[in-house]
Amino acid sequence: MAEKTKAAGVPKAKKIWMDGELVDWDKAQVHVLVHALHYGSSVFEGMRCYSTPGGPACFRLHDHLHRLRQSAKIYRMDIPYTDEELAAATKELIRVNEQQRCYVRPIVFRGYGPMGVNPLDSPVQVTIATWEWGAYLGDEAARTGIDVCVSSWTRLAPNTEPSLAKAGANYMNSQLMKMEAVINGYAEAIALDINGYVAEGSGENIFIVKDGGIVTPPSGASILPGITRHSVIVLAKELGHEVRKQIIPREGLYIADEVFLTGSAAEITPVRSVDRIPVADGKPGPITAALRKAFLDIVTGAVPDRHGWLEPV
Ligand code: PPE
Repeated sequence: MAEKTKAAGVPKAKKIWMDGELVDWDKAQVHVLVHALHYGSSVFEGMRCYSTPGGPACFRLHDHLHRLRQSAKIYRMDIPYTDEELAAATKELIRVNEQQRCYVRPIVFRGYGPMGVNPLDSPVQVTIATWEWGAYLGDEAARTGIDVCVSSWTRLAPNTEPSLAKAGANYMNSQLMKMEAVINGYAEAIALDINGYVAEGSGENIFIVKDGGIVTPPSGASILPGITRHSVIVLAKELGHEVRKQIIPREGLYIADEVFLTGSAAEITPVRSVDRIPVADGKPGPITAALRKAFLDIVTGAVPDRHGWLEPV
């Protein structure tokens, strides 16, 4: 059954960086026979550029570009630009688009070449786009928390699609999760891994707080090792919390004191219920709130960037 939604398209900016050139937004096009369109052969990144008192700044730009290169390496794709070139391109694009804050989407994909599964003879193309992207899980999400379900879909099994690569194809699994969740009235789905332990959301990592300790699934639990996840671990330790990367059984979500999701798009989003079971009293908890504040203070430049996470545009 096809579900109709009437969400608006991506808000246009002036230019998109495409294989070394800044092209007009509407002219940033590819052929319908590009390899990636047929076989999912793409790897990508998503990061945010924040407005700070010192002007726009990209959050952990080099860490995202590093992960992009690692994703490409897993799929034997040679990115024909250095990280320095891609960083410079990103910053130039944001300046040209005159954006104070935006979401940044670099993508590396197999372009127009021979048809057929073997990707090795298709050219590797790179584009970077920026656009304004507000609250990922709804405007109310940060204040009230969101309702999530445990997905009936299992996250990528380790010997099927590698979860350490942020590959476009992985998001077919994410789409199954997300569609099921939304159609059933939830804001997001949490998938279990092949062993039945908590993995991640369709586009976020997950944390639980239990008896004062903070736990998040380890990288072996079919997760994308998120850059926001790493940032939250650093900030939580600074706030004096113990953080463990440890397997979480499904019911651990039901009896947690707090649950929250992290991601470049989602930032830090509290979860108020899982499978309609309220998390504690169903209100965002104090540790989630403190971490969210610590995170937002850094990205918006309200406090000094003591970790060197902000890259001025
Ligand atoms: N897991 C998945 C599956 C995932 O897609 C993301 C980011 C994360 C974890 C968190 O990673 P990080 O952003 O490095 O903290 N999801 C990106 C894409 C979302 C989308 O809808 O597109 C993002 O947040 O940019």
